[in-house]
Amino acid sequence: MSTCIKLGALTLALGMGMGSAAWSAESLQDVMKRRGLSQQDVLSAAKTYVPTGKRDEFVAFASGGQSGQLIVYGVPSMRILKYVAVFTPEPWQGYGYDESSRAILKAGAINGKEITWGDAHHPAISETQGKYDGQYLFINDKANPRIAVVDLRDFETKQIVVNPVFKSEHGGGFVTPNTEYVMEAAQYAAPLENEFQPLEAFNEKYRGGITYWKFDRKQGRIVPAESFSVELPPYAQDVTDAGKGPSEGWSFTNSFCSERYVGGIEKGRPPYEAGCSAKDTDYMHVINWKKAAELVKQGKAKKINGHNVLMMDTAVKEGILFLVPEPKSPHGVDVAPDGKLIIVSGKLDTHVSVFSFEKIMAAIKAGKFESKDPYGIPVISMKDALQTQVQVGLGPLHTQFDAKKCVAYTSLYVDSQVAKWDYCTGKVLDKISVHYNIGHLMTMEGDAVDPKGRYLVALNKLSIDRFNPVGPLHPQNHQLIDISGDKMQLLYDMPIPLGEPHNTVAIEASKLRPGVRYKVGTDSRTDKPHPGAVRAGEEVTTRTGKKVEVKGTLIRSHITPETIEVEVGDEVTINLTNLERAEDETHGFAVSGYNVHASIEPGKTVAVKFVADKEGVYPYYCTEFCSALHLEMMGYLLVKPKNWKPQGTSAIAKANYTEANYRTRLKTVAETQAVIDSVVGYITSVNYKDFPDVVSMVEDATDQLNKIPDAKARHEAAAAKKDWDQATLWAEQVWQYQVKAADIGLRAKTYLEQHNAKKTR
Ligand code: K7E
Ligand code: CUA
Repeated sequence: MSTCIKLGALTLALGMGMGSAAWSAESLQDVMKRRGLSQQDVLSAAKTYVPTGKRDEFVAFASGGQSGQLIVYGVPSMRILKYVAVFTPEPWQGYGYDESSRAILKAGAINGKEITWGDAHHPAISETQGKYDGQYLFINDKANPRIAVVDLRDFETKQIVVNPVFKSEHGGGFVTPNTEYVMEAAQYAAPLENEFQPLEAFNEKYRGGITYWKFDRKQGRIVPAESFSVELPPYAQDVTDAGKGPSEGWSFTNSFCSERYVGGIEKGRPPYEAGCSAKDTDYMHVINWKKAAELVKQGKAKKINGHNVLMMDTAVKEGILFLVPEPKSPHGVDVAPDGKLIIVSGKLDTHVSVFSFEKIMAAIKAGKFESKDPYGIPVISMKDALQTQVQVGLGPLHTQFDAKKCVAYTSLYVDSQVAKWDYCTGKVLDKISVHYNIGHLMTMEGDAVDPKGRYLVALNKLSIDRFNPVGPLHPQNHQLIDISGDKMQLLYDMPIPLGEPHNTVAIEASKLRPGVRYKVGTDSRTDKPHPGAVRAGEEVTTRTGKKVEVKGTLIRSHITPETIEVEVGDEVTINLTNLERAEDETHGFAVSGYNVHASIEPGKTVAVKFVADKEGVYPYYCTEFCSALHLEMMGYLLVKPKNWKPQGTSAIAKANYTEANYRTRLKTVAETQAVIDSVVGYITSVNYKDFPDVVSMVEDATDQLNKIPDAKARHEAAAAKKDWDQATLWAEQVWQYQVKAADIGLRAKTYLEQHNAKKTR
């Protein structure tokens, strides 16, 4: 009988305990020989390998590029931990398939159109005094100018805001040193108003800009009404960075087409690539954002599309906007950890240019400008702003910093190399080849005021021959490099099967403190109590006109309710609360054929909504393998024809259990109790309270055991009435609770044995 087999397995598992590991007889040398590994390979492996049960020192957040997601992985193991759904629906997390997450995506609609993808480039972790604080993460969408807020307490997207004046952006996701603002610089210029203007009016009507999104840390949300933009010339602004330390209050934004060139290859005009790289220099925009914010408060901004825009003439008049020529077609702009230097790479130049904030300020103070641009913005001469230029190689793009003083790393796209150099002495210290065509690069907390050094990841644009071929579309290649010594050492190639990552940021793992459960009844997307939440025993289905609303619960291994009956054409809302407290006890919820799915982590409440527009029978079930009886975590949505009446005698078929069946169940229950008692005996005989993980497992098991008295009362009441069907089934339910408790108890026992728990009695 199935129950006996299941019980047998439990007993067996208990008896075996940990078992003994069978170690291979092969030596390390044998394995090296068999797999053709060098000493260097084995050393690299030892530097990246994180043994089972151990964790990474750093957690990296890579932009998912066109996938519109965020990729989370550990460093140095390079193990992928999660894809966080941001701009794109993601079914596993229910993102875009339940009501609250749909509301987040809907808020990102442009001109009333829902946008279901994004081109995510730059993730940025929230900062306090220029240090990563691990609370929030921001990421931009280049294609549809938007910024998203991810809360690092639960790694969920909480907000998407649409830029009110840009039609395209790129310099987005970067934060000011106390996360007062999230910056978003435009890219391809367009009229700030939502209107048509011919390309012939490019210089007069097309504009760039930078938006400073106000962040309310307490609410964990961007406040659009307190955000503003600074109007900029149509120069194709690019990457942005915030000043820090002495340069705090200022921001720096590149541009790559100060030629204001308009292409038209189909009309016989040279293409954009020729026209936008014709001049030897472009402009770095230097903006005093602190003062700009004050000017906006004083009412000096103009409302465009209901949004505060500080116009260029005001910015010039108030002395908050300046230009500095920079080598042509630059890409990266990176402020050094001390906030004194700003490092710019010109893609078409072999140098990195190191600008001095002090020199820029001196020129501004002295009113020493070489010219004004066509919009009247003062231009500081390059030589007045430049500290030094260092020849690093072909196609320099982005720069990151080391914990070691003055040490920087710059990616060389054309050379497919990383250059390590000293920005104080201007010396190149080392170079390493990467595979291939590196874009961004990342050191640990490498753009904060206190970089951690240790590792560098090269974010390569092409992987070509590095991995097993998987068709013409190749994986991305993130290469892990050890930067702790004088020479850089390549450790590991990591294929990323989601693209295209642009920037990545990594934080010390100890700074992240994500929760394991929500307060019961929480809407995770608003962080507020969910109106559809109920507690155990309060489950209810109500009808108002054509609207049917279910407020139900989930706990191993049943969904309450197990039947939902509606009439064709009804609008159905199903709210479900996961009553589990146990870590990792997520339930999923799907209804056949209605394109809804929810991921309901412990404590969370989620609603799915649809119109039951076709009569029929629709199973619903839990989609996470949550327990031994997971497959039984199911129910039926019955969509009945209009005015349907039951025909003849209608009763659910009886099982016809006998008193003997009931007694057998009771015997099983008693035997299982003995197993539980023995596990409990072991756990309480050791110092289990010293292990928080075990304490929560014990809590979880107790939760299950606490449900037994109610089921027991039911089977006893039924037995008293000689209703053997009900008696047997409620006794079976008692056993189900026992099995779950025993399963958890055995897990706790194994844990304690593996962690050498000590006998206390
Ligand atoms: Cu260089 Cu969007 Cu920062 Cu791509 S970006 S590489
Ligand atoms: Cu809950 Cu499967």
